[in-house]
Amino acid sequence: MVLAIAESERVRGTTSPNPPVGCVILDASGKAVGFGATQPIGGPHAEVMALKEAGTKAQGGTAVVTLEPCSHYGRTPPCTEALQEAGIKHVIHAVTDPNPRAAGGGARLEKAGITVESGLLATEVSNGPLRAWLHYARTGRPHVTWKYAASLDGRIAAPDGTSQWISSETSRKEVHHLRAKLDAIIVGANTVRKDDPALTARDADGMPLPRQPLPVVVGMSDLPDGAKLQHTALHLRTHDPDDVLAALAARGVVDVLLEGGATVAGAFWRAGRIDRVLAYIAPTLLGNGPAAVLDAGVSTITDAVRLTVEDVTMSGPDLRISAVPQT
Ligand code: AOF
Ligand code: ZN
Repeated sequence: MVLAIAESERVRGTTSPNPPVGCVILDASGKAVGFGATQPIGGPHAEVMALKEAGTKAQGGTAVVTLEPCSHYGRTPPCTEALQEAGIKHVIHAVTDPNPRAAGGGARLEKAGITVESGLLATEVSNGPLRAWLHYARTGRPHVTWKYAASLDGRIAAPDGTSQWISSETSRKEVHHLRAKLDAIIVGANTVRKDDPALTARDADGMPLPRQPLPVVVGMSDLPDGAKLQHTALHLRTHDPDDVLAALAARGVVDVLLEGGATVAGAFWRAGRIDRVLAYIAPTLLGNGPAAVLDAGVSTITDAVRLTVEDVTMSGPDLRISAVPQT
């Protein structure tokens, strides 16, 4: 399953609105003989890719897959049939498929005499590569990660508005690689006016990475002439996070990064539409600068938004904190 997760990581950001699934085929002796991951929409699923590589070695073998194999005719035929035809005898999957159209694959395989084991590394998979898609499949809304870089005292700019750079080069590099694995990045029109971001994913030399997320600007006002995003971004003239997310879901967007600024972040918090926080906290102090989020809908301490920290690591000299709102 660790290898299947690694397969799925390689296609993250290329499969939406389908999930990035990974699969490894073991032959009858337990040797890995086929690896595969979900192809871009309309293309083969992970199991079919892995079976293709395994060929006749799949006979009597095991399929290890991060998601329960599908049992439906969608854009592609059911993986359950492909597994049966290849002579697979055991299936091990991490999480069951919440999509009612595709679900029930496990039961169907068992009926065909294949042993099915569910739940292996389920937490790793559902908090990792399939997190955004599982959220999308259950709610119909894209998963939103709010990412920001702030000083130790929670400021995202100095009092005069300058903000380049608060976080370290290491953190900024990491964010570029994260961008390449997501479907869309949202910023507010104010941020475009102030920072003129490109919102592209670039490598250390400033060269674009092979996959680019959809840049999205939200807000009523026009983008300034000559802004980097003027002709490249999808401009949604709405402030309502649910309208924004519905428009993105309609475009097949599953995994979203919200990059600011503080006003848009506040609107998403007030609507309860932030699913994860990714904070890069630099060991600097800025004093009177603007805070990472403005009105989060909190007026008294009992309203405070409480989060659970999932992970804390160092990113160069910065702290990288991943946290999820408590429900
Ligand atoms: C699998 N293996 O690799 C993936 C699965 O429209 P389709 O035919 O591509 O089916 C999409 C649905 O299939 C998707 O919503 C999800 O339930 C499942 N995805 N299933 O067995 C895979 N990507
Ligand atoms: Zn399938």
